[in-house]
Amino acid sequence: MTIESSTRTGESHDYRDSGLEFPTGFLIGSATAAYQIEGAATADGRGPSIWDTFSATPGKIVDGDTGAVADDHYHRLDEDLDLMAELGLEAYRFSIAWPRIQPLGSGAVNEAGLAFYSRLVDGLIARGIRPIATLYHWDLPQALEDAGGWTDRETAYRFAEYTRHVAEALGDRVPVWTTLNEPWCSAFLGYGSGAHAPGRTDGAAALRAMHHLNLAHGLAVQVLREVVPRAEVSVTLNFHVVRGADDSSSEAVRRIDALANRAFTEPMLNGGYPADLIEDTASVTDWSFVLPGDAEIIRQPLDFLGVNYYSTTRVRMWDGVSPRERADGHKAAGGSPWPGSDQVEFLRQDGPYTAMGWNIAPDGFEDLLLSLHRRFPGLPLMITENGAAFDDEVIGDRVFDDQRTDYLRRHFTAAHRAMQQGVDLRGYLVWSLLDNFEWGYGFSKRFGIVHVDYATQKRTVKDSGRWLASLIESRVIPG
Ligand code: IFM
Repeated sequence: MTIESSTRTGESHDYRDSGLEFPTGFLIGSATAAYQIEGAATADGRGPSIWDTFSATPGKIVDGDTGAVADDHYHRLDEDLDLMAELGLEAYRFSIAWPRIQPLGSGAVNEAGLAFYSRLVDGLIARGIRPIATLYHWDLPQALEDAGGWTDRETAYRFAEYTRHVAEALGDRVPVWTTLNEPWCSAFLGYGSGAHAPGRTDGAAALRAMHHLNLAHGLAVQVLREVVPRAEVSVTLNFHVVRGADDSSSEAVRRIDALANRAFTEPMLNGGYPADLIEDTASVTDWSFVLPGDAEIIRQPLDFLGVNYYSTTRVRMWDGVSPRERADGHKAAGGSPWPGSDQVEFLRQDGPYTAMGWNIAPDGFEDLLLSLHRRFPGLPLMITENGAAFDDEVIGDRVFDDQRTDYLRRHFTAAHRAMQQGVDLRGYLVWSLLDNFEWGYGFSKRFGIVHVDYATQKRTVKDSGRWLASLIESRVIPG
């Protein structure tokens, strides 16, 4: 599924349009994830997750930060719901922390954990905000990791059981569900590079984990169809828009596209792993973890595909200097997130950049949406995450973040252009509602449209948040 560039042949565009109108029914809102905002790590019977363990391990997170308190959202739910209403959000995507529901990852349900999400869902509905629930945004119960984590097939079946508990409790009020958030990160950063929890650095384990995450997705969709037959069901993938550094880079593009994108879209939407992916990784694994019948379980009809997009990636084949010696954040943790394709080199791209060092490329966003539309015709899309980290300027009660507003304007413009070309895009959720715990970067990177002062937990709507509120109110990209 290589993502072709130059969507409108030969045309160059700066994506800084204003005045473009989004149709009624196109959902505009924001997104967060449990571990990044909730805090309250031991409250009301929550069990430990792999991120509690990982962030408590010295050297894993910038400044030794952890999500133990984060935005203290667990205790500030009403205030945060009011904030969402103040911004006029039409939809809010949140994730459910598995260790709050089943502290040990299996067995009895912790009613207090369910009650928190029940209150959240009721609070959203009372404010006219559509709840979109993600079942797994990386916080695997530590007890399951101790038993093998995502490298153990059983974890997929535990996930299906957890899904049933949550769907039975919230399914009467949650109309939209996402099974997994960015399984590429869970598998290849969690078990390959080691940059994410649980921090393992084993390419074969990463591929096993990938398959069991795909299996978990399929099993969870089956449960959701049974328990909440009227709900919309999806998965959220972080697509890599892979560009070749030069004309001879097609092999590098193909390899990374296979590992990053097609490793998930092909089994989930087309019923099997790509032959080239299996070949590329043959020296790492024999793929014996794929059992007869798995392909049928994983391929489930979806109501839409959740798309997370931030920037593009530029690659070429290794030119003689070990890629491990080059600047590439993904390799810093010691392992590689690209099993079987370590000879692919990742190159720094042309700016401008966000505070993450990620290039700003709204054209890549438009290209991605068009490519997905062509590749999976008839499958609606939803932007389940898009946004940017910047070093915001706080002056008194005002947070100046023109760069984030500019980023959002360009990406909303790109989405609008894709829609004009026939892409069935159903909504756009900005990452993130609140500044929060940015995984390995701790609190050093701020993605929020609402600023959080971590010392006082004071929330201040940033200029970008006001810009988004104005877009939601008028349906038109503000000037
Ligand atoms: O913060 C993350 C989020 O949890 C998953 N998608 C990317 C975001 C920015 O890195």
